[in-house]
Amino acid sequence: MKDAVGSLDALKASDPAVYAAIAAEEERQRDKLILIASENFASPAVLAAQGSLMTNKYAEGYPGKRYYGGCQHVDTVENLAIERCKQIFGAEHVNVQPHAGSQANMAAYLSVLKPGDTILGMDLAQGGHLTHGSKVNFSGILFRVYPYGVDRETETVNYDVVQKLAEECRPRMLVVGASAYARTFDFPRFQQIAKSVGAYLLVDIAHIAGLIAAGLHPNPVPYADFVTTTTHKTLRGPRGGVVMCKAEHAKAVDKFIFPGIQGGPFMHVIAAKAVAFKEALSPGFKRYQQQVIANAKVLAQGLLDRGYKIVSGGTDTHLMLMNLTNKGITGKEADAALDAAGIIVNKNAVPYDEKPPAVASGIRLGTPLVSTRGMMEAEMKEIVGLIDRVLQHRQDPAMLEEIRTQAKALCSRFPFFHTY
Ligand code: DSN
Repeated sequence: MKDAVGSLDALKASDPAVYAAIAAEEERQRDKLILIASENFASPAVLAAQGSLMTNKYAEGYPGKRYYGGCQHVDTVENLAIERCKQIFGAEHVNVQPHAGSQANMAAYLSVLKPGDTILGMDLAQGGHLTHGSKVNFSGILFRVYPYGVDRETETVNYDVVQKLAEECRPRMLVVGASAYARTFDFPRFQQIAKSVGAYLLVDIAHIAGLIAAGLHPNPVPYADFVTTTTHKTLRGPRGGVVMCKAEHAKAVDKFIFPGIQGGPFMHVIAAKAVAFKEALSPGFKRYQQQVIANAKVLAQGLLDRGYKIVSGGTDTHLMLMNLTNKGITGKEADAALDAAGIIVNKNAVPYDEKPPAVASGIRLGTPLVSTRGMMEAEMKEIVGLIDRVLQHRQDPAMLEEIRTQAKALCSRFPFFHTY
């Protein structure tokens, strides 16, 4: 294949400004300790497929039923992506065309709901996601939203409270899933709640899809009408989305993805999704996910041992939420100090946060990306030490600079992509 994937030499010659920005981003990704729970490094094979000339092809429609000629080969990759995704999650129907998780959720909603219908979803301020009913998002604009949160004491979902809320608001759709919740969801219980009020159940597994694929987290597919995900977080594929659903919703979901909310699918991204799904079916992927979880536990325990508060007291997954209130530090301050020391996290609201979201009382940490690089338990302990020193010396630029050198040295011991 001579011209099938992009050439960096050609880019350098034709557009030095963009080339330089990409080169700088490569250096940033190599040298920084990236603990953003939703980020990961895709494999060289995924990057090659995504950077391939499949981007050149228009393929509105679905395999075997396209509005354009010349779709034989893009049909091959889309069929591979669909079959592999079905095999991973045991779904009856899969649509791999959503450009992102937001479109996946939009299509799932619109396939059975009408604007003005009620949805019950987890509050963004308590760990939920923007597309689960936030007022500033299409989901909050189109639907009447009732939010559920976590229990003030346990900082976990109280299923009796969700049941009560469901009886009060009688939603058409119960939405489960989160971007900052570190505990296992009880999917059979959510199914019971949805059934008891005649609601559809949508589970958004964007954060935990990789753990589920590896069999290390319960799979909601048997219990939910719709399961949506992104492909670029723990699943470690290209940036994109997927909708899975029961066979009875297949037609409506496909219709709402195209022509409902999208036009031509991104065939280069779908090719890369197929590659990522093949990787997710391999034994090495399971070993990788086991390490993600083991690393998260060591990171959380190390921080607890140093007197930091972790929301709900720990983690079952790849992420954790630190509540810094007892240390008198805001999420914004912590995020900025860690950034100055080469440690990349995001500030995050904690349950019942009294600070505005742009300040927040916590930070969210995750281990998918550092685990992809091959960092193990020993490195997590080093990272605990670095984070602790940054937070203690957050007003000392010289100390932050020293830690930045140490974080870079730690990263330099690891490749971009470790083979498990
Ligand atoms: N913005 C993503 C996250 O960081 O969790 C979710 O879409």
